[in-house]
Amino acid sequence: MQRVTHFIDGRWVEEAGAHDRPVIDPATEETIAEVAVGTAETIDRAVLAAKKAQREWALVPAPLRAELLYKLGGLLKAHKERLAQTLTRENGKPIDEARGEVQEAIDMAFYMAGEGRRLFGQTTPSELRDKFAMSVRVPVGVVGLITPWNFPIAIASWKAFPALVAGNAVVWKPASETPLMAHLLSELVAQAGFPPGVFNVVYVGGSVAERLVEHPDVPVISFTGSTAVGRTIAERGGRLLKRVSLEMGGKNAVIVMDDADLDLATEAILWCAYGTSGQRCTACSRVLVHVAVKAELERRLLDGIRRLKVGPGLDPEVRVGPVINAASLQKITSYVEIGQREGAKLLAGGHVLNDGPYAKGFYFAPTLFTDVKPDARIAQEEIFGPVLSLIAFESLEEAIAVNNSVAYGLSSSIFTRDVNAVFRAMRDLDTGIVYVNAGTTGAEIHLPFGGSKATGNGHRDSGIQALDVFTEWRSIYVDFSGKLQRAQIDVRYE
Ligand code: UN1
Repeated sequence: MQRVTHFIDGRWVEEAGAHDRPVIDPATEETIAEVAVGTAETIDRAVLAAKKAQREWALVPAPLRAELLYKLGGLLKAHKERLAQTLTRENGKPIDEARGEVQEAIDMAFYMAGEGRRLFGQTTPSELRDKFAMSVRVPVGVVGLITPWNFPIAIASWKAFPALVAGNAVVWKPASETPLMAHLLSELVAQAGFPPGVFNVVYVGGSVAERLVEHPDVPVISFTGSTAVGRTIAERGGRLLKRVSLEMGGKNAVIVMDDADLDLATEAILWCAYGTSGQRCTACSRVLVHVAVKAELERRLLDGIRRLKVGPGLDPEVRVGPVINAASLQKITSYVEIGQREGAKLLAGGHVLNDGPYAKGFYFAPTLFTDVKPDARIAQEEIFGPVLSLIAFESLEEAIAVNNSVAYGLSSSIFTRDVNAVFRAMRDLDTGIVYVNAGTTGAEIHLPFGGSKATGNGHRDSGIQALDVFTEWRSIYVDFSGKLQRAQIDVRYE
């Protein structure tokens, strides 16, 4: 059986006294690999290696650092199918979604490689004669990355690739459920020729990861995961004056107006609510529907749900794979019970699938509630499973207010043919991502990714904005007058 070990200083290393943890295929419950779980010492070792390597890495011209990212992008492309197969086995998502996720990492590699010849700063006039002013980006040093299991390679790429091109070294703690993708990425990083120590992977549990958050040599932490964990990281990091970039929960809604193309809206909702079994931060878990089309949309959604094939992600016909583990099944089940107690009407699903082909694996039936009150818990809290709540509204203003009534602010969407409604929605929906006539998922890597309110803390993954997380601005003034010139005082306007 494959055994995954930490990648530190360019080598795969063991840690004395470490125990192993099984990697489980959520479609079959089989153990597909073992991973050596590290300790606080493992983190210290990785940070030390990163710190040493970073000094030299920062001096490598950015276009040459980028050359290695181009190489890595090429390797990811060459190994796309192998990566996707492993991703489906380890995470459960349907194989075409897995290919899409690997593509997201490929895109990010090439996009950030391009930054090697940009990394733009500013030049700007000085207020004094014979003086030059500019600002440049400088790397922060060693960055700590903590990433989730639902997009094990895409989210890692959003964080690691901008960090690397900007001249930082990385210590990455991937989710415990998905070490195989981290291992494959470490192999390709090594093959691409990145110097030892600039990219390190440590397999540790959540509590040990605190060491990374608190390590004095790690000034930046970038985290994607639950709001509860993110809040703790922000508190701990904040006390140490670290920069902590957080991407957390969502409770995203699709708004369906009475003039919407219902065929399109139905197809998009089925995809963004039940694709990835609802396990995306961007997944749609609320549909806000105009009363005039509510009955018709319910009918179409039910019809669509009946045709969604649930099963192992390696079956190309499958649209809804397993959820990640048994604890997740329990959480989803408890939310269905909460929904029923709250008086919502269950139209489809609502239960674990465990008979016949589902005897093994963590499968949950695609679930649809209707007549859900906007303030019900199932309409407010993140479930992270294939559970969708329909809420009726009578006007665009009401729909926007309901959309904005949740704690989170990641993604939202509106289906309408009315251009005025579109522009109102673009202005008034309070999420970091807004879609028009498309579902709530499908962010592209060259735009900033993140959200407002409890979804984040003002930083963004992806896009050019990711560089702001991993660089410090340095303002530089060069006075070539040969004399003392005092800013604000020796300025002559005459
Ligand atoms: C996530 O769920 O955390 O926009 C990431 C999307 C994907 C990324 C999702 N490109 O749905």
